[in-house]
Amino acid sequence: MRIAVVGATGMVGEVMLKVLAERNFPVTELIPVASERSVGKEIEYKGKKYKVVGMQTAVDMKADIALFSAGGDTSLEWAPKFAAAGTTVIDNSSAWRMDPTKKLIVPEINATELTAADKIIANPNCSTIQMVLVLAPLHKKYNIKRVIVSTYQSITGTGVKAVQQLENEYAGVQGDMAYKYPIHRNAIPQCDSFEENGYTKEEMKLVRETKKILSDNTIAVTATAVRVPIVGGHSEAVNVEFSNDFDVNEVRNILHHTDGVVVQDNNDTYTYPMPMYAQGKDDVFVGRIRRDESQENTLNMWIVADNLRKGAATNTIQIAEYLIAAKLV
Ligand code: A2P
Ligand code: 11C
Repeated sequence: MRIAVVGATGMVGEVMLKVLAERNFPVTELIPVASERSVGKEIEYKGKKYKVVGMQTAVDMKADIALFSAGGDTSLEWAPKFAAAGTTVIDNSSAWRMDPTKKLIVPEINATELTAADKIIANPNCSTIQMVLVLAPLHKKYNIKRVIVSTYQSITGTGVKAVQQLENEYAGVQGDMAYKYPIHRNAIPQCDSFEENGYTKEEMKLVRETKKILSDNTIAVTATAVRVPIVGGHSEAVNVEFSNDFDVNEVRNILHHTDGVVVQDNNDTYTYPMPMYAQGKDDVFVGRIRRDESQENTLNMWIVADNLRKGAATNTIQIAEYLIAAKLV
């Protein structure tokens, strides 16, 4: 496969290159793509150096698949041009996710919706992916009525400039601010900008994308998304109300048998997921599984994943792997 990585110099792009190499993805030609600022710059893949090309050059090279992580505006402008040239685009930005003509895919849940006609495929938001991977098998079994989620999100979700801000704050050095406030020793109850309804975009992504991926508009979702000074991954406290009652051990057992999910749940041994240990891993970790004693048919869980891996690069590459396996590219 001839693979273009659009945004190859960015935080997610770098992880994409790492994940492609680790999974021995069948790359016959790698085309690293970024803005004009980076054209000619060298990136390394499997010990070989490759020169970064610009967007139009990449379109003209007609790759089989383009993995996009270069921001929503870049994607809105360029994904259709790649698609028109015959390249299948898998896009990690928010640009196409809620477009009714585009599929929003978490491979373990809904890859079978894909057809060869899907030329622009959307990768969900990181905080949504890790939550729905756990919710999907429980929805099938017990039917979800309502989800209340509070997130504790890694600064890597904001990009390099946020990591730099935290490092500057550790060192006591003045520098550019990725956030309006210090992030060291802080928790900022704002991820992304605000919408008209008083929620942030990140919170509304959790609401809207969950319904689309689980193909069920009846699921009520409400979210509070918080940025914390963490680099390893996003954590989520998730409260789920089902139509039907459940047995907590059966829930653990279902999740234990869910692809991509690892149960870490033993209070006796202080076993529960934490971002420090999720970092660099492709799985979604779930623990603190317990009944909500304040309301019937309701469960509490703690879900953690590396937002740059399963939340972004790995999910995108798994979609590409599915396309190849199903002979859709
Ligand atoms: P560049 O490094 O040339 O700016 P991050 O989210 O970590 O900041 O990374 C964003 C990625 O998207 C980078 O690879 C960046 O390239 C790329 N990018 C940003 N703007 C554009 C654009 N207008 N056209 C193409 N690539 C872009
Ligand atoms: C964050 N979820 O952690 C964001 C980053 O819609 O793909 C990715 C934004 C997106 O802030």
